[in-house]
Amino acid sequence: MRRDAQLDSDTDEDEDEDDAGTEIAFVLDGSGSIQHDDFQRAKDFIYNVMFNVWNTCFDCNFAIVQYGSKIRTELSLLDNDNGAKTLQKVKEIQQIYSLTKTASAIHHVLTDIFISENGSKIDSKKIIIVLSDGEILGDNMILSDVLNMPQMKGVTRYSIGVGDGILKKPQAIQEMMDIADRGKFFNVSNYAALDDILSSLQQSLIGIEGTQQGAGFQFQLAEAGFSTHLMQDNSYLFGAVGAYDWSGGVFLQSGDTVQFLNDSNNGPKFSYLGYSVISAKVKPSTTLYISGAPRYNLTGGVFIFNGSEKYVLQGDQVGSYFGSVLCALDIDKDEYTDYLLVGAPHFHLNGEEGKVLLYKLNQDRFESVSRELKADEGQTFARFGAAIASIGDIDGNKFNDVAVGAPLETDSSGSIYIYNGFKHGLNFSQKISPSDFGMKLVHFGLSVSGGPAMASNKASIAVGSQGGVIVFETIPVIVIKPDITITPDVIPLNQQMIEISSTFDIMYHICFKVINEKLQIQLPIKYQIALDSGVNKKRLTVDGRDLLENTFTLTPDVECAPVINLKYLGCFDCFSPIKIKLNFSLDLHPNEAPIRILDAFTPTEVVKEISFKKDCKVTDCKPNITLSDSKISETSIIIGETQSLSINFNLTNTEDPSYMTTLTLTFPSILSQKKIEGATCPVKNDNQIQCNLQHPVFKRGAQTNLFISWQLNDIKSDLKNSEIIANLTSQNHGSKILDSKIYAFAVKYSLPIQLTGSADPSRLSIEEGKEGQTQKMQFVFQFAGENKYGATIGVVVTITKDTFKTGLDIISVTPHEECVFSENTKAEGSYVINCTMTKLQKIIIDANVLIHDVQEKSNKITAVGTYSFDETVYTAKDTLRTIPVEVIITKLRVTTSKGPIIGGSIGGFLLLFIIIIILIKCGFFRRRRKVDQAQSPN
Ligand SMILES: [Ca+2]
Ligand SMILES: [Ca+2]
Repeated sequence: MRRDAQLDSDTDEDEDEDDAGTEIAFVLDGSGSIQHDDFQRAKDFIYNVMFNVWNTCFDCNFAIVQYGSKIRTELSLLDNDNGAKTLQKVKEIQQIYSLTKTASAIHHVLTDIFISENGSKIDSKKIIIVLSDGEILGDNMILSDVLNMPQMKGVTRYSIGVGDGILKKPQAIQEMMDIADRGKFFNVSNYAALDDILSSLQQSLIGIEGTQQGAGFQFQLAEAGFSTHLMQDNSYLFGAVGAYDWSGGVFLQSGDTVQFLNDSNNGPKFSYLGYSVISAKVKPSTTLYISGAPRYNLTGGVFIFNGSEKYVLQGDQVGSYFGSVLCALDIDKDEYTDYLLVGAPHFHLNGEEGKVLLYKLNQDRFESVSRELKADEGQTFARFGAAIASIGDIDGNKFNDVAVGAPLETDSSGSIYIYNGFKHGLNFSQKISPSDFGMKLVHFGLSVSGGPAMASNKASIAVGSQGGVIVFETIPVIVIKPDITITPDVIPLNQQMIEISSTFDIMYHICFKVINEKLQIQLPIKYQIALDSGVNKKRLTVDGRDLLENTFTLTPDVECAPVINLKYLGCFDCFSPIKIKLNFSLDLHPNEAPIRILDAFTPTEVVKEISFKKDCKVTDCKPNITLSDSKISETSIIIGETQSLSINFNLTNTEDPSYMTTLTLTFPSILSQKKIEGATCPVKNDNQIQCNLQHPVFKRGAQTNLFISWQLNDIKSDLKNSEIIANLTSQNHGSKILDSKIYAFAVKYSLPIQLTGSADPSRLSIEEGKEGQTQKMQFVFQFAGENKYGATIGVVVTITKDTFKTGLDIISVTPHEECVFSENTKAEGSYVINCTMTKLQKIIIDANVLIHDVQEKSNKITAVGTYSFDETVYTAKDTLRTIPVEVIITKLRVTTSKGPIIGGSIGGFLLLFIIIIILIKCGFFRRRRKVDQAQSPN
C-alpha cells in the first residue's frame, strides 16, 4: 500500500536519502483487566496511527509487542514491506489476558525488537509507545531497571494511560509518567476516547520525523503547482500543499495577478490544502473555487471559497483522504455545476475500500446528499474514488455521466465504474475491468477523463493505468419501449370453464417504439414470449407450446411484428390473470462491434395480463359461503359400537362468485374416510381430504350439498375428545378463508361385559343336635363378554353373614395375582376381596362355614360382587354392576306335629307284618331259635 502501490503523488520524496528512518514500537497491554471491546479499540488506534503516519512518513517502520501472561511480538520491524498486509496483521491480533508485565514488555522491545537481526537500524530514530490501563502486576522485572538500561539511550518514550482505573490509582499514573519522556504522557478516561489523542500523538510523531522544519521555509517549500486547474476565463488555480507548514494553500492566478485564497496561516498543520483544485460555475457571475485538504483535522476536508467567504466540507473517517479527488458535475448540461463529487479513496471498513461522497448545489452552497458511491461488495482493497471524471453524455439521454476509478480492485488490476446522469441524480450502469477486453493491466482506473473522441464523433473515455492509457469509444444507446396490444384482454364469463369446447383465440401484437430519435438504420430484435408465466397448468398456447421465440427487424418504416394468434384452453384457475411475459434484446452479430446498445435503464422485460371478467358486486369480489348449516351426526362416539360418523354440508353462495372454492377437512386417525357424495375430493390422505366445490367458479346463488362419512378405526388411543376441522377457502385474490368450523365429539370405548355370581352349595343346613360341624363352600363370580380395549376392571366381593352364630373362614381366593383378601376386614363383620384385572378371569372364593345354630327360620351368607372401570374412557351397556349371591342356612329338626307321623307308623307296621310273615314262611325264626339255644349255656 505505501511501498508497493503508492499512487498519490508523494510529498515525501524529498526525504533525506541518508536518513535511517524511524522505528516505532507499540507496547500494548493485553492483560485481563481490559475488556474485549476496549482491546479492539486499542488495536484500531494503533491501526489509525500507522495508517496516517505512513501517509506522510515513508521511512517509518512499526513493531507491536503485546503483553499479558506472556510477552509476544505481534509485529516485527521486518513485517513492514506490504502496507495492506501489515495493517491486516494489526486487525488479527488476539488478546493474551492475565498479568500486567509492563516492565518486561519494554525490556522485550529493547532486547528483541530494536536489534539489527530483527530489522532495526543503528542510526534510526526509535520510539516506544506504551498503551496500558493499570499498574504493573506479576512482573519480576523492575521498571526503573529497564528504563535505565544502556539500550534505552536515545529512545523517545510515550505512554498512554487509559481507563478510570488508572485515573484513580496514583501508583499506576506514576508508572506511566515514569515511562514517558517529559510531556509525552497522555491520559484518557476510556478506550473510546483514544481517537481524541490520535491527532496530537501523530503530530508529535511526524514532528520527530523531520518535516516540521518546512515551517521555517513557508512558501519556499509550498509545493505550489502540486495540483492545477484551468478555468474558462483562462485563470488558473494552483494547489500549494506545503505552504504554512503543510497546512497548505491555494493560489488563484488571473493574468498577472496572483491571489492566495487561504486567508490565514494558522490553519491546522499538515492539512495539505491544495492537494486537489477545481472550480464550479454556479451563476453567470459566481464561480466557486474548491480545494481538497485530505489531512485537514485528520478526516480530510474540502474548502469552498466564494469571494471572501469560505466554508469546509468535512470527511467522516480519519485517514480516509477525503478531498484528495474532486469533480464538479454539470448534470443537465446547462453549463452550471449541480453536484460536487468528493473522493475518499482511503476510506476503510475491512481494508481500503474507498468511496465517493455526493454534494448537491443549493443556493451557492454544496449540501450533503445521503447517497454515497461505492465499489462492489467484497472489493476490500479497491481504492474506489482515486479518480473521478465527468465524461459527457455517453448514453445520449441529455444528462452528463460520470466515471469513477478503483485502481486497486481485483489484485491491483483495477476497474472503472460508470454512472449515468438523470434528472434526479446518478445511477450505476456499467463496470469496466481489463479482463472484459482481455488485457492484463495494473492500476487501471488510476486516472480517467472523457470528452469527444479523436477519430470518430462518438463520445469516448480515456482511462489511465500503470504505463498506459486506454481509450474507449462509446456505442450509441437506443431506447426501445415495446407497445403491446392484446385482444381481447378480458375473458368473458361464458368462457370461464375448465375446458372450453369452441375455439376462442386471443391476438397478441407487439410494436417496438424507438424513443427520442428517428431510426435511420435496420435493427434486428430477438424476442421471446412466455405464455401464462409462472403457472404450471397453462391456460394459453401457441402451436402447442407456451414459449415462443422470434426475430423481427426494426426498420425506419416497420416497427410492428406480425400478429400472433394465441389459443385459449379454458381456465382451471379463472381468477388470477394470465400473464404474458416479453423479453427482447438486439440480435447482434457476435463477431462484429455492436452498432447500437439498448438503454440500461429501460426494461427489456414487459409483462402484460389478460384478466377474467368477474361477476362481482364489489370490486374486491367477496363471496359469502358459510358452514353454519352443516352438522355432525354424532357428538359422542363409542369405538366398538358406533358404526359411522358423518357431516352433512349445505353450502350456498349468497354473494360474489368464489373461485377455486375448496373445503379442507382434517380429521383424527381414529377415523377413516368412507364415503363422499356431492363433490370431488382429489386430495386425500390419512387425515385430510380436500374437496373442490363447483370448480372453477362457485357462482352467486349456487348451492352444493356435500355428505362425507367416516368409519371408526378399531384402535385404542388416549383421545377422550376429538374433532374434525373444516376450512372453506377461495382463491379470490390469493388463498382466502371463507369460513372454518370445528366439529367436536367425545370418544369412548365399548366394554360389553356382564358379571354373574353363584354359590356351591347354594344352601347350607344342619341337623338339630349336630350343630358346630364345619362345612365347605365356594363362591364364584365370572364375567361374560370381552374386554377388547384393555380396560382395567376392579371387582370387589363383600361377604357378610347375618348372625354371629355362623362362623366363616376364607380359605383361598383365586386368581392369586389379581385378588387380595384383607383379613382385617373380618372384624367388622364383613369379608372384602379386591380384584383388579384386565383379563376376564373367574374369581373363586373357597370358605369353611361353621354353623353353631340357626336363629329364627333361617340365616344367610351374602356375597356381593361389584365391578367398576374408568367410565370417562369406557362405556358398558349393562348398568347392573352389583351382583348379590345369597346362601340360606337352615336347621333340620324333629317335629312334634302327629298327622304325618301316625300315617307313617301305620304304613311301617304293615310293612313289618308282611316281612315277618315272609320270614316265618321261610323258617327264619326256627333257625334263629336253634342258634339262640346253641349259644345259650342254659
Ligand atoms: Ca447544470
Ligand atoms: Ca447521459
